Amino acid sequence: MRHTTFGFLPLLGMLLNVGVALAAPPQTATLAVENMTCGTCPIVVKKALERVPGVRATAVDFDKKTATVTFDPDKATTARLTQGTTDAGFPSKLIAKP
Ligand SMILES: [Cu+2]
Repeated sequence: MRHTTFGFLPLLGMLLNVGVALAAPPQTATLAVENMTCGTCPIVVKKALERVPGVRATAVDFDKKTATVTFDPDKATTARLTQGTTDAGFPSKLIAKP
C-alpha cells in the first residue's frame, strides 16, 4: 500500500501553494505629513510609521512633506499609517493610494 502512504504529499504541496497565493504582495502608499518643521521631525515620523505592525519600509521627504510607506496589506492599513503619524503629533493624509 505504498500508494496510500505517500498519497498525502501532493495534497501537502497544494496546501503550501494556497498559503503562498493568500499572502498579498506589499503595497506602497504616500502620505502628506503636516507639522514637519525641522530636521528631526522626519526621524520622528519615520519611527512612528515603523512602529505600525506590518510596515516594511519608510522614506520621509522633509522638503516635499511626504512619507512613502511600504507595508504588508494583511497586517497594516493606510488608516493605521495616518493614525500612527497623527498620534506622534504629525497629522497625515493619504495622497497616493496603494
Ligand atoms: Cu522637528
